[in-house]
Amino acid sequence: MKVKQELEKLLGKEIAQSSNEEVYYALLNLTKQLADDRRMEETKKKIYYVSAEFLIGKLLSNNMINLGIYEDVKKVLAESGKTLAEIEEIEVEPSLGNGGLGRLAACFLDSIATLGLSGAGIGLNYHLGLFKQVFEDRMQKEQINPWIKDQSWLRKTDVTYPVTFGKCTVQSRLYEIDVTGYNNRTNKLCLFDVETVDESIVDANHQFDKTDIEKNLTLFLYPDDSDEDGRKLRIYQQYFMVSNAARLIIDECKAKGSKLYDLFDYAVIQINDTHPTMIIPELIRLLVAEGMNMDAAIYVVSKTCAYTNHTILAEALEKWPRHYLAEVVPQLVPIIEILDDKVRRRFSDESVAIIDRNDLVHMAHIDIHYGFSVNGVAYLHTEILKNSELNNFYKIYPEKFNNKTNGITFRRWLLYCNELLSDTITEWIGDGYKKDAMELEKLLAFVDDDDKLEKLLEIKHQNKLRAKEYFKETQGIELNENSIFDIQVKRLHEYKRQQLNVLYVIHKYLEIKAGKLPTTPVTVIFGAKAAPAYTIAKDIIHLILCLQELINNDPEVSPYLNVVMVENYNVTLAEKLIPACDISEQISLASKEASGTGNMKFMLNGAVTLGTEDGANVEIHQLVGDDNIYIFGESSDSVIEHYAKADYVSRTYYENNPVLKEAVDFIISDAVIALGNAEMLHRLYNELLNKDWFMTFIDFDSYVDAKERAYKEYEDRKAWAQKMMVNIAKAGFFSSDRTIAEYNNDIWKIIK
Ligand code: GL2
Repeated sequence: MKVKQELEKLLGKEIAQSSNEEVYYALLNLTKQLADDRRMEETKKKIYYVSAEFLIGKLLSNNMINLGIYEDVKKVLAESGKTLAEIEEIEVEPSLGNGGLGRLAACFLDSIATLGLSGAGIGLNYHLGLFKQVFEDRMQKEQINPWIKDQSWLRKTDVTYPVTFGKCTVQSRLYEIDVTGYNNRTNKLCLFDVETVDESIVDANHQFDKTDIEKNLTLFLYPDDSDEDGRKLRIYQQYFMVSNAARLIIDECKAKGSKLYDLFDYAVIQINDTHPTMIIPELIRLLVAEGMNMDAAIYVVSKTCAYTNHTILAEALEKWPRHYLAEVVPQLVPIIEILDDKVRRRFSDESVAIIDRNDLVHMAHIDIHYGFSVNGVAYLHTEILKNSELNNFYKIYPEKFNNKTNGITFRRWLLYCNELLSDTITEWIGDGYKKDAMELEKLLAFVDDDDKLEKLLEIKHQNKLRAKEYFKETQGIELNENSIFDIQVKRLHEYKRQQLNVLYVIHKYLEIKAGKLPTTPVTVIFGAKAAPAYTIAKDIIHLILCLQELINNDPEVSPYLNVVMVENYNVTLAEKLIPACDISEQISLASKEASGTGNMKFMLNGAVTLGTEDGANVEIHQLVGDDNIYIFGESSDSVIEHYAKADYVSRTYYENNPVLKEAVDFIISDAVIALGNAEMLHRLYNELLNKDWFMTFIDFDSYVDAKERAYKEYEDRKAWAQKMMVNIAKAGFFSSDRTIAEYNNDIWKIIK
C-alpha cells in the first residue's frame, strides 16, 4: 500500500498543506479501513472477556504497529515536515479504565487477536469514565473527563436491547472499537451504552442525581459508592453490562447454529473480577425464558463461565445486600436464591454460602460454585487463594483452581513506547522476539559486552531527556536527566505503600540537611490517582505535594534530591515514564498485590525492581536472580501470620526506632504544616501511628537498606547496565501472548 497516496486521497490535499488535526483524522480513517480488511471468519467457539474496565490508551500508533504501517507513516510524515508525536497529541485517551485490572484487559484483547483467536471484550461505554486529576493547593481535585468526540474509534451499531430493572426499562445501544492483532486478525471491543444518557445532568461540582438511571447509567466508571444510591447505581451498571452481554452472546451463538444446550461449545465467558458476576444468573434466566429447564440452564451456564480473581482485599470482593438486588434486579433474586439453596444442600459450611446470615450476596461465591475455572493472576496470589483466602472452596473444588500469571503486550510496552530500545534489540538479535518474546533471552550473550552495555545506558539517558522535554512542555515540571529516576506510578492505595517511599524521602531530606550528601542525585517520581472518597489516600498525595514544594525549593537539598508528582497519571504518561526509569518501586505489603503489571513494564524497559516478595515480583526475582533485583521486607507468610495473630502494633516500631520516629514526626513539623493543611497531615500522622493497616513501619529499615544499596550500586555504571540487560532478557515470560496462550490451552480451548 502506498501510504502517502492513501492519506492524501483521504485528505483531498497534500499532507504538508494539512493541519495536524486533519492528518490525525485521515490516519484514523485509514487505520479503521485497514483494520476492517483484517476481519476474519469466526471460529465455532469464541472467548468473551467481560469486564467493567478496559484501559486501552491511545490507539493510533498501536493499531499502526499491529497493521504494519507504522514505519511508513512516520517516514511519510517526516517528508512533509510533521512528526507522529505531534499528530498523536490530537488523540484523546479513552477513559474506560482505572488501574491494573483494566490495563490487563486491554493487553489481553491485543494478545487474543495477535494469537488469531476469535474473541471480544464486552463492557460499558462510560462517557465521563474516570475523573481527571488536577492539583490545587497541593491537593487532588477531580474534574470530569469527557473523551468522546464526534469522530473516534467508536462505531455505532444497530444492535440494541431493552434492559429491564425493577423500576424501569432502558434501551441499550452497542458501540464497537476494532482491536487489531499484531500481523493478525481484527476482533472487537463491544461497549454498551444507554440511549438516554445525558451528560448535562452533572453539575459544576460534579454532583448528579444518582437515582436518575435513564440519564446517568453510563456516565461514570465506579461512581461514588459511599452512599446507598451510589452502591445501587453500581448494581444498575453491572446488570446493564451483563444483560446486554448475555443477549449478545446468545444471539451470536444462535446465529452460528447453537441450540443453547451446547452453548459451551460456542462461547466461553471470562468473568474479570466480580463486577460481571450477575452474568451467571442472567444467562440462566434467559435460557429458562428460551424454554430450558432450570437445572439444565444451570448446567450449561456453569460449563460456559470462568472466573478470574484479581485481589484478596476484602473491599473489592463484592457483597450486595439482597434487598438492593431485589429493588434493582428483582428478576435475578429468585435465581440467586435457587443457586444458594443448591449450595446449602450440598455443603454445611456457612463460609461457602452465597447468601450469608446477614442477607449479603457474595458475588465471588456465585462465580466459584457456578463457574468451571477459578484463577489467580500470579503464582503467589494463586497459592494464597488456595491455601488461605479461598481455602474452603479449594477443598471442595481443587480441580477448578489454576494460576495464570499476568502479562503485558510488548507491542505497546516496548515496540511503541521505547523505539530506541526495540530498534537496538532488533539490530542485536533480529526481530524474532516480536513474535516470540522468549527470544529476548538471546540478550544474555551480551552481559559482558562493553559496547552493548554502554549503548543500553545511552538509550536510558535519551529516554530521560525525552521524558524531561515532555513533562516540561505539558506540566511545567523540571526533571534532572543526570539523576537516578526512582519511580512509583500506580493507583494510590495504602497497601501499595506510597507512604513508605515518602518516609524514605523525608529521611533522605533530613540526612542531606544534616550534611550527609548523596554522590548521585536522585529524583523520586510519583504518579497516582486516589479514589475521590478515599481520605487517607488523598492525605498521602497532599504530603507528597508539600514535600515536592519544600525539597525542590531548598537550595541545600535540591541539587541532590528532587520529588516530583506528575498530574493525572494515565497510560499516555506511563508510556513516557517507564522507558526513562532506573529503579522501579514495587513495595506493596507482601501478600496484598495480587500481581502488578507495572513491575513487568519497567523490567522490560531496563529498570531494576526494588520490591517486596509480592505478586509477580516473586517471579521476577526467580527469573533475574538475587543480583539483579532489590528485595526487602517481611515475607507474605509472616504478614499473614501477623494479621492472624493481630499482633502488629505500629507505635512499638515508632518508639523503638529513632530514625523512623524522626521521619514520621516530620509529617507534622512546622516546615510541612506551613505548606499544607494541618488537619490532613495530622490525620495521616495519626493513621500511621495508631493503625498502619499495611505495616509500613515493619519494613522501614529493610526498605532504607535496600534503597541505599541500589543507589550505591547504580554508581558502578557497567554493573548496573548488566542488571538492565538481564532484566530485559528475562522479561519474555511476561508477554501477555504467553498468558493468553495459557488461558486458551487450559481454560478457553478455542480451536483455530
Ligand atoms: C488488580 C490487582 O490489584 C493487581 O495486582 C493486578 O495486577 C491487576 C490485574 O490482575 O488486578 N486488582 C484490581 O482490582 N485492580 C488491580 O489492578 N484494580
